Amino acid sequence: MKVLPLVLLGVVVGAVISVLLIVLRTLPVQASAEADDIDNLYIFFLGFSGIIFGIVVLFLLVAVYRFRARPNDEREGDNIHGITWLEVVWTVIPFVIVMLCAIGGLIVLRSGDVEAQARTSGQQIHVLGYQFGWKYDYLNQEINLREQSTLVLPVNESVIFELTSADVIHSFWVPAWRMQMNATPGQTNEVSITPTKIGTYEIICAFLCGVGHTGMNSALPDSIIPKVQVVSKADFDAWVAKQKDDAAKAASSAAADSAAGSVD
Ligand SMILES: [Cu+2]
Repeated sequence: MKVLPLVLLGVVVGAVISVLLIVLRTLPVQASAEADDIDNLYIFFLGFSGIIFGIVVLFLLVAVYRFRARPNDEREGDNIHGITWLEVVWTVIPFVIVMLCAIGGLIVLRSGDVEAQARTSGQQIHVLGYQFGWKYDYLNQEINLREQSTLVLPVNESVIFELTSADVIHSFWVPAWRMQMNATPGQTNEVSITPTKIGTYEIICAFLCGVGHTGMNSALPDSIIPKVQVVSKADFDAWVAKQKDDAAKAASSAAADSAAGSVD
């Protein structure tokens, strides 16, 4: 059996599959500065996977056809073992591919970490995951939203998320930003992102976290959590002012209540 032509055919078939998947746009809209790098990494992985898939499936189909048992042929197959060069090849090639993917992943994912360490002038948000929802505290605005409130962010400003959980492991995932990070109890995980498009985006808990897990997917009709909103700087400032105003009113009415209560 001629091996090389089959490998080349496998490469071509795999490449065609990969290109089709990329052209068919299986990815959601890119709405963050980091999304492009992540997508390029994804396409890089997809290309490798597609080519390997093409080669493996072609060899499988050819082997199934060529070495099939003919009618009335009851013989055992040949017992083949110990082809050193082949074993070296099938060890070295996957090793090189896996290392390339690991290095590519490390470079892209670490760029997000570095930004988080840099503590740029943007928003800093504490995210608490719980069964079943998210609670947001805007650390540099002194805004503490109630549970199940909408996360509102200004466009083109970097955001540092500090994630933790009140109960089990959740995972904060906004597909349009290509950002996903675990919210782990007893631990704070950081991730930074810069939203670049005004709009409303899905937020999904990417970790099976209990019976209400599906409700933590804003893309589903029975979702219990609101989508994320990215707005202009002016709209964000107005929203911040309103939150502060509402909080002040709530505080003063609570104070009035307790004063009235003390008179009774
Ligand atoms: Cu969850």
